[in-house]
Amino acid sequence: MKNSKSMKVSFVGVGRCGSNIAQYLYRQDEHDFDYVCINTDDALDRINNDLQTKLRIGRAIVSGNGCEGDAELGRLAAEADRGSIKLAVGDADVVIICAGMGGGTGGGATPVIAQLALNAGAKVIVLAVMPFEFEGERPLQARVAVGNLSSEASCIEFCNDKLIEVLGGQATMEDAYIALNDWIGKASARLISRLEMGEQLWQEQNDCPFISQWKS
Ligand SMILES: Nc1nc2c(ncn2[C@@H]2O[C@H](COP(=O)(O)OP(=O)(O)OP(=O)(O)O)[C@@H](O)[C@H]2O)c(=O)[nH]1
Ligand SMILES: [Mg+2]
Repeated sequence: MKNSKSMKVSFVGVGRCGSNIAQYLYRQDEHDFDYVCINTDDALDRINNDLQTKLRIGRAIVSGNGCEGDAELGRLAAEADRGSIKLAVGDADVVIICAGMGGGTGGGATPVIAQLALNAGAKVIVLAVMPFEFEGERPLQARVAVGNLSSEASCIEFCNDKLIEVLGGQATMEDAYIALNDWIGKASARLISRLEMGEQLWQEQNDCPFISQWKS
């Protein structure tokens, strides 16, 4: 059953990770969210070709080739397209932003997108996918990116490393990603129903084994 429509919710996937997750949830069709994906990479159109709203940002900065891990480029790309981002985020009551925070686009553009949504009067929840430890500099970059989020945005960190811990060594990367996608869908639905009932966001933080940090 879909969650109720008393709140208008935009689910915004940023960068490849966020867009993959938005696409997955859109296809599951279990939630009454407006789905948006925002990327700097032309591959977006090939992979996420049936989402409701697709926005490519920073064309003049990265020529549609992604940010190759450079969060400063992701930030500039979002700054350059503030107007289109505002339109894409629209007049939602709640904006859920989902991104791999170790990516250049995810880590750099997400704080800007969150701020634009806050300025538009939305409640903003960032679902931050944190990189695997084996990804070199990315875990550190992701921490910096989370630190760049406005203190007015809520943030839940989903930890890629915990996926492996919980699912065990036999699980493939695809299994792990699907498990996380499903949890992100469930967490989003719960968060929205809590907000609709005027309840605290964070009562069920121990329910999801992949969550490492909560900030309300
Ligand atoms: N769980 C999950 N994590 C992913 C997925 N894709 C990427 N990641 C994680 O997200 C991080 C960011 O990667 P991307 O999403 O490819 O980066 P991006 O935001 O597109 O940024 P650039 O490619 O640098 O412009 C990676 O370091 C991975 O940890 C996915 O489909 N599922
Ligand atoms: Mg990318």
